[in-house]
Amino acid sequence: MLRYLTAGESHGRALVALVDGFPAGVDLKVEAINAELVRRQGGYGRGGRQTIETDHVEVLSGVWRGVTLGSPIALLIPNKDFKIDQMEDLDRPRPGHGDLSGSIKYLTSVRAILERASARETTTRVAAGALAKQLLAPLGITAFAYVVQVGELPIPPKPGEIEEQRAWRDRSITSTLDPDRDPQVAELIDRCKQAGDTLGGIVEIRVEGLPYGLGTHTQWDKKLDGRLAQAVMAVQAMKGVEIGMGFQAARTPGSQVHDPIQFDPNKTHTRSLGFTRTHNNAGGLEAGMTNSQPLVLRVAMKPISTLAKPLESVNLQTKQSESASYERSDVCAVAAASCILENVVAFEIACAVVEKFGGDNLEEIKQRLDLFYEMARKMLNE
Ligand code: EPS
Repeated sequence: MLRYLTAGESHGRALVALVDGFPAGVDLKVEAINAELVRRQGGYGRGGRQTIETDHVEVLSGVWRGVTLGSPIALLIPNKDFKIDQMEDLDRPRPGHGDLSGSIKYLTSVRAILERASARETTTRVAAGALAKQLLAPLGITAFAYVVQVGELPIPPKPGEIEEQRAWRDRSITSTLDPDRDPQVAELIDRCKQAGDTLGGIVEIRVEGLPYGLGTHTQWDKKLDGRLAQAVMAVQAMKGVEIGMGFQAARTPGSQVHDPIQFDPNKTHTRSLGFTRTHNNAGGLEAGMTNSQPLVLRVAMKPISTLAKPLESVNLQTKQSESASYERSDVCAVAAASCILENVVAFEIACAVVEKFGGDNLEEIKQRLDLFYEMARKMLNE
């Protein structure tokens, strides 16, 4: 079983991910993890913290001569802004944050809660996901995410080959697939900043190259749609998730929702085994299993809760009505969210791969994947 836990506070010494059950035999590219950490720091509308940090990972265990051992991999990301013991408490909880509920639940200060609740923790999820991508890449599986909406402004993905789309996304200041619209997005974020406000958005995540049968229909907690929903909804500030056609499917008759199955004998060599679909409204998942079509998820991010023009709150000492506390924050972090969600989804897919194909060594996984397809072709008399 592949899994990970994280530790660390926003202004503590460091953040840590402990990845357990990662297969042996993967050539670890530390620079690829660092590239993802840099991408997470970017995007138009981010706050002052990103000018302090140069996030990078230190691999503490589980690797020998650049290759994974199968033993636990500890990933450490140092905080340059390590000052937790000097930081003041907050006495006016910020609406939307865990400040009030957390301090009551743990019978403690607001600071004790916000340090761990902070989205800085997502550095560790990106590091773990970037590691997982190094297991998926040799299997031909790619996760890719981009922003499709900022506030009320939709930026539909421009169609193209994945490499072309990746180049557009990496050129865009908010990780959309239409960098020509950057000025419009920047203006929207600038206006929001001037108003002391914040903006959320929607991220689309696509995974390509999937085989049949990741996840299963047999038990509720093993269904891949449910597991992906948990993984993405557990990212700070995420408030909604759709798979494939998502909420629109509820408003559309079944005849226009489900994806008719066709057979193309020229495609039997592909991961589809020749079974093609006229569209992919299921978003690559049927009955909690991958169906070899691309996985498509959309996730809604709420606007960051810390507002420069704060909302009404209550002073915890006096119980008088006062404006919420303000701490340095972002105006719009939806570009960062696209990086985080891409990596979180990659990790969950890697878990499902390890479950389906065994997890001790990459070569073994590759051979079992090939064997599975050989057996499926035999069953189908191909
Ligand atoms: C973040 C670091 C944090 C925040 C932000 C994300 O650093 P600091 O609090 O020192 O500015 O900028 O976190 C939040 C918006 C939040 O709500 O927690 C990061 O590295 O992503």
